[in-house]
Amino acid sequence: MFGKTLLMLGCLGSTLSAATAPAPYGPLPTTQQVNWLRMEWYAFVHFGLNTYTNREWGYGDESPKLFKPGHFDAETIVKTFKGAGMSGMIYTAKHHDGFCTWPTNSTTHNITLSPWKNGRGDVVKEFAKACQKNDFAFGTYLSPWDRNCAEYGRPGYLKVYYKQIEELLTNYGPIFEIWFDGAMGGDGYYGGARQNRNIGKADTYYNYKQVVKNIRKLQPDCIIWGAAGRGDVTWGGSEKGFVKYPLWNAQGNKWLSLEGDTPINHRGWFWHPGQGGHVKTPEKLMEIYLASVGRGANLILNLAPDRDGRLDAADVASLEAFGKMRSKLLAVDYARGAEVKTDAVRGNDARFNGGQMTDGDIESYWCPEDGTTTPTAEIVLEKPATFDVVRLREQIRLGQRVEAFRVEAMVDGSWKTIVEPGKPGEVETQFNLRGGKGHTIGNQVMRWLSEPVTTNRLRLTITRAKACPCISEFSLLLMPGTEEVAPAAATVGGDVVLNSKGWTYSGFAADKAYLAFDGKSATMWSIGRTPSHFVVDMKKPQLVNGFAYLPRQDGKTQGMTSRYRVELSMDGRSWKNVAEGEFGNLRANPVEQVISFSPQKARYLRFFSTAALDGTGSSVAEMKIYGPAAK
Ligand code: FUL
Repeated sequence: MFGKTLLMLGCLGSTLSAATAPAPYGPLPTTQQVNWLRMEWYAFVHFGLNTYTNREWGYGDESPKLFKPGHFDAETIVKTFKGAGMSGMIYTAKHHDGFCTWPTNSTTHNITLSPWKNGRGDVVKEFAKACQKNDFAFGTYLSPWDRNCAEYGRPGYLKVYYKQIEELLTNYGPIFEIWFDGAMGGDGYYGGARQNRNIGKADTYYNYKQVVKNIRKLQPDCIIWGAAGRGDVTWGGSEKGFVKYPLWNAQGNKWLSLEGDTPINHRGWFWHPGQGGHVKTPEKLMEIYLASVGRGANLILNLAPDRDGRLDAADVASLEAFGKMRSKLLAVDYARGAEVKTDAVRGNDARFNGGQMTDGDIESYWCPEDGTTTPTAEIVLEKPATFDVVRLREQIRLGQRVEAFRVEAMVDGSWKTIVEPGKPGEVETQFNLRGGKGHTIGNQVMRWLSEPVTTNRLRLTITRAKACPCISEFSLLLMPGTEEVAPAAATVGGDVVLNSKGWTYSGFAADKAYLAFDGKSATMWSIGRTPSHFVVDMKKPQLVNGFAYLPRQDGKTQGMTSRYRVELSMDGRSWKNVAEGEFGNLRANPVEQVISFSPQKARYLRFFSTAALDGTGSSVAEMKIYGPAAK
């Protein structure tokens, strides 16, 4: 496939009679970036000490002894991913808590202190080997923020961190992608100092310029995520999985690809007790896929092993059902082999004619003369077909060019617009399930029509482009029906949500506390002070064993409660502290977090908001209080 490209791109001026390929436009992707974009989607695996502490962010003081996944089998996990059609996986070799899941020489806070395999285990190696054996790409996530290391925030940490990068890129075979997360919350254990450490500008502190250089030397094919924009790929901008559309890969004079990231489970990136009822449905996953891959990015979808080391059955069921939907969607391209007539062909050369869009070859492309930016193509199918997804691709090795396009279908004797061209300034954020407009194309764009269309004639018009468009594929696909998925458990680990009817509230902004129990995520208890608290009177003593906190959902982070303490009482006078800690990763992923404690009888619960994000304040959009299910 690359041989052919070289021939096409490299034949400039070689034959007088044949047209020459257009000159590249704007920043170009590297070969590695092109190959990476063809991977489309792969797994994220968050698995470490947080798995055992029910946290999204560990503080750094967790004992390595907690890590003992009795039934961890990397190959079973890899085969599950591969079976669903994924192309690789990225493992959190070290998360913010600093625990290294491989026997590193850089810090003692590592897996050799865990009872798993008597301290001789190596999770990175097991995943890497299973991937190699199954011809599956393997990558790692290595958190720059390290809440365990005493030297974090000082120059001393860099030696530790660089060593970790070197070990991962030297001892585990090819790494297809390495993730440098941008999170750096400030406070942590830091070797016992329990301080707030500010590193200033991440790019300067970590010296990403040097990091990138080191990586290119060790593994030139490794895709670098993040690194303050010095890498090859950047964050899609949400942890819901979508990226914004239109999507431009040109960032200044550099090509930067995008990756949408999201966990399959609403509970978060790590496994949490009782998460079974919270898996995203296959339809939701399709929506995510269309809003990431379908907008020209890649998708990294997280599945978290549990404390035993196994993937959650409900997560797997949903993944597999979505995997089947995706394979069916892509299985038949109704435009394949269609005849294409165009109003412009570069130099009248067959190598650049419209047929190149329907030949199934991702490298060949249709292209008009330089200066022609709004050409039209008519696509005639051999026989009428029914489809509801239109997919287009540009030959991105020559740069990204198209700004807007229209697709029409001949229905009942007249042309009907089925994809309207996008207007400048319009942006799709969040998800748009169906009926989206035609803006950028790039690596690929998939538009799910508002309804299926049956026809044998279509018309594609590029309505705006920065240079003569080079369209490599025009495809027509049909969205399959939803597969049956095993129903997920409805309770949280056998717990029940206590009925809040009749409860009363006191404390700060007590008149607004009921808004945290009204079942509406748009309303909230909030007050402009930290710390702050409210008291729930449940009217009768009952067994309580946990609570759920949903942070404010209005898109703002000011005064979003990020640390908590919960106390229980029988009489409203003497209190017992039952839980205390941090709600991690709220800024990027403000989802519900569930905290459990051992069951105890109480009539009153006091919730303290002890720290908040971005200024003074306290807030709770929704809270649930749990008790053990009656036997
Ligand atoms: C974020 C982290 O803070 C989360 O914990 C998670 O690892 C996610 C993929 O990236 O920035």
